Amino acid sequence: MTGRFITIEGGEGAGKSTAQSYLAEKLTAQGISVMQTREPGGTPLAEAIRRNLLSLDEEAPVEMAELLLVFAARAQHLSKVIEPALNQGQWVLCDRFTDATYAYQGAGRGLSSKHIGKLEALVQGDRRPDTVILLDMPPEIGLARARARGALDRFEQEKHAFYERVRQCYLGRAAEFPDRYVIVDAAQELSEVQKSLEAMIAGWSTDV
Ligand code: T5A
Repeated sequence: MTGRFITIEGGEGAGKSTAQSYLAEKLTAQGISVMQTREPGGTPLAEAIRRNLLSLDEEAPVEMAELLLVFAARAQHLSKVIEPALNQGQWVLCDRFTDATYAYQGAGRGLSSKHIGKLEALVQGDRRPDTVILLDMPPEIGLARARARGALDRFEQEKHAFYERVRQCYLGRAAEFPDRYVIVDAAQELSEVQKSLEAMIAGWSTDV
């Protein structure tokens, strides 16, 4: 039996890490074996790519290099971490995945979604998330949260229109893939977000 592959998406500071920890705690309490990871990252090589991608000190990649680096990290992460965990029956909670590439490199940077789709097929084969949890809210709220938490990374230096395109792309994908996406209003108080997450997992079967 393979595990369930759950990804958590949203704009900057939407509360993805907070939601992931909460979900992991709830699922573990139900006796489910959970593995938490993130993208870009999840292996030493993929984490090194992440540091370069987010850094304000390194040479900034051109758009196409950024896209290829994201997928290079993903290829490593899938092969070394995600696929083995799913094949052992673990549930994988991943903070961002390929929907982020459509949102940031596609809608944000303006790269072709057809090219992204080709890389997705090449790197992932048929692997897609079973569930994408979209923490949706106006970008300015998330950026304010991220700012309050500390220094901003390279992606957090963009202009408002970039984040608005990212948000609209996520919402468009949620409309396109309603069976896979669950939208949570992330502008709510944390306790309300957690209630939405609990209602969501209450509806899940533990058999995948
Ligand atoms: N990227 C990624 C691409 O461009 N392409 C790709 O393919 C992929 C995979 C790094 C960047 O990489 C880019 C997109 C990103 O810019 P990241 O670190 O996952 O990815 O992205 P960030 O959005 O920067 O992650 P953050 O760690 O900043 O934010 P989170 O995880 O969404 O938010 P979290 O949980 O840390 O919460 C932020 C703060 O808000 C509080 C928390 O306590 C925390 O202080 N908070 C709330 N406060 C009030 N109400 C709530 N409901 C709250 N929920 C959380």
